[in-house]
Amino acid sequence: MKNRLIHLALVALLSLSAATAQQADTAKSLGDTTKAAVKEKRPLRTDAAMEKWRDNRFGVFVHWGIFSMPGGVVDGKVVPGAAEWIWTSFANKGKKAEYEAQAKTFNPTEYDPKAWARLFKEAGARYVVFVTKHHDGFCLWDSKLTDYDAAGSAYGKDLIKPLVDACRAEGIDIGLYYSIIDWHHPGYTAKELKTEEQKAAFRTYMDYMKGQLKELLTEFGDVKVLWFDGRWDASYKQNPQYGIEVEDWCRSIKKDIIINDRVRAYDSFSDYDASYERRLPDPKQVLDLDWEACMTMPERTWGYHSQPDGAGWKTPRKIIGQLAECSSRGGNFLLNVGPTPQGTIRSEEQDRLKAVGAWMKNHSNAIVGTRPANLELSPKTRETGDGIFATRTGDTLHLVVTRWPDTDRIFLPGLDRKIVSATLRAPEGAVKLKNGVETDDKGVSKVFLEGLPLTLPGCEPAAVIDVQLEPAAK
Ligand code: FHN
Repeated sequence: MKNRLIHLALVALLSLSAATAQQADTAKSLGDTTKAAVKEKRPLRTDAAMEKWRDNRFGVFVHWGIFSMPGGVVDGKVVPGAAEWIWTSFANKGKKAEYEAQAKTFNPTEYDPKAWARLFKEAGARYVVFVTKHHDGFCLWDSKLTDYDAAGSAYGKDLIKPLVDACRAEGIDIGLYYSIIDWHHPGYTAKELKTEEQKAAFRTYMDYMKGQLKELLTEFGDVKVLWFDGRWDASYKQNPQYGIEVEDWCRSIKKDIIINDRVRAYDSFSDYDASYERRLPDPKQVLDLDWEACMTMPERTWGYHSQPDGAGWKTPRKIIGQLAECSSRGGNFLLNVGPTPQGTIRSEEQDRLKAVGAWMKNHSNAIVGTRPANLELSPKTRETGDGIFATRTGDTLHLVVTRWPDTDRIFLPGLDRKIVSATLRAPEGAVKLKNGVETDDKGVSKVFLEGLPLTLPGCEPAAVIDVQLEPAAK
């Protein structure tokens, strides 16, 4: 009986039931986009941990838990949208207990963490972020602070450590997702804290959260990233000191931990801006911070949904294009999978990860360890992941092409250095490209590459052109 007494005492203390206290709104699941008018911008971190995070560029996000069990279906009805929010459908029908009872029967017997780690490695991912506790409060590790966890389920043991160990053995960096929102803990409320009693109850939740974060930061080896989520409820948002307290607490336990901006209630970017969710930054936006975009493979759901809705599954070309677009703008790309309740990764996701991996096998040096080339290429991008994206390694530019231009030229506006050589990577062998300069009627000179083949045999889903530049003047 771990910490049951605290729970029971609080259940009695609170006048509102946890279910009614939540202003659950599935619209929230569509994106954490609310911004403060003014946010604290810290100087970019220059330490080794942060440099490694930047180099990684590509990660896999894993949304898994008891929310995976209904697969987006309640009482035989498909609930469109985000399957990991299905708790709200149960709660709205007065079936919160039924939802939570799943914690006892959760039994992912086909879970094979080593196979997951191999798949992530094969995809070319350099880091992973696992959900350890989503908004429903169910914990995927063996927490000493609750029985509402993997150890208390039919499965009976920690799900996180074996995955952490397997990924680390594959050379993949570890990030852990932790939801601030908790629909299970009796001390948590979504509402504004008005009375001393409400504040005291929330304090028990803060202490619980800090205790759990200590477990996550001390029992799983070298965790690189803490990925917070769910900062928008009034209880947390209207009390910015809570976010500061949580952030300081984590750093006091692990000095070089990388923390995303969602730890704080809209007043700080923390180590990086993680607000790009299911979207990439606007092309006009100035990106002078570290940032990361997280992305679903189907349009809307993060958790396993038996019938995902929306615009269908993204193609490997689209995914690679989005990854390249993020790299070209100095950001990381975190691609989600939502494993099944049995513990497998569905074929739609496996196929896409493998296709990305097949491309990364030959072209990861156009992504991993690169920095933005800061060129506005033409032809221009029409939608995210569709176009030509330029990254840079030292004096070499890498152009990742997901939409082949209609002409045999690619312009490189903004390039102020001479080209030594340009080569299209093609399966039959490298294709040398010519280059030249064109001056328009306003006297503006533009460097271009030419001699591109009109089609791209063997270069699907994305071609790569390496452009060697003359060394920069010292
Ligand atoms: O509500 C969650 C959602 O379920 C999912 O976890 C995403 C991932 O970034 N974050 C929240 C919405 O912003």
